[in-house]
Amino acid sequence: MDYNLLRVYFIMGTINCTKDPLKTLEEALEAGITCFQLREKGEGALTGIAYEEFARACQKMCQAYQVPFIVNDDVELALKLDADGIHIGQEDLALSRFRKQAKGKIVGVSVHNSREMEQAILSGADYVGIGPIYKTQSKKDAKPPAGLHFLSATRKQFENFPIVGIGGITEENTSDILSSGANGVSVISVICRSKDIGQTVKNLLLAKK
Ligand code: 3NM
Repeated sequence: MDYNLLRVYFIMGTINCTKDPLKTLEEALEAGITCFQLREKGEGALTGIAYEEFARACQKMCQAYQVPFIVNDDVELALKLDADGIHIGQEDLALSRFRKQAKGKIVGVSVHNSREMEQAILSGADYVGIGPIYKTQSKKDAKPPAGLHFLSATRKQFENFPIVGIGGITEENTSDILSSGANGVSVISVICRSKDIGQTVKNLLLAKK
């Protein structure tokens, strides 16, 4: 896959937002995010028709900006909407099923150790998310922060595999993530909670190795 798509990878669900979720997404797209993942999870998340309608609205907006629309952990919805891809955690493990059914789609997997990394590659992942690098408030069942070590070791072992860092990433620490070998940063709260989404996304995009 094109590494550039991972550069500023915005993840969002309605419960992450401090203002209107579609407005949040639109501002982020306008500012130049390179990929979007709908992650409608947690207490108070939309379900049923409301979830599907929200997903369709996000997808339409992403299409208008030609930014990939990825669905977190919901193969049914990803196939129904003909999303650009799916992101799967270790608990979800629907990778091989989606891989078979959706040729040409982007498939991402969260990995936390070298065994999971090797398995993700064997199963046909297009990219992996490595995290949480730092402490995060956005995922209740997140593992303890791993720091940069596993990320840099993975980059050494797999020189060319697309990798995105995740968990507690901010405008200030993005350079460290890139220097440790990630092709980009995956973020929720730094964008969802920003008072100036346009500036935040620009700072993430401008961060250098
Ligand atoms: N996955 P924030 S950490 C969705 O470690 C997610 O796999 C993680 O949110 C993992 O940018 C995380 O607000 C939350 O820290 C990232």
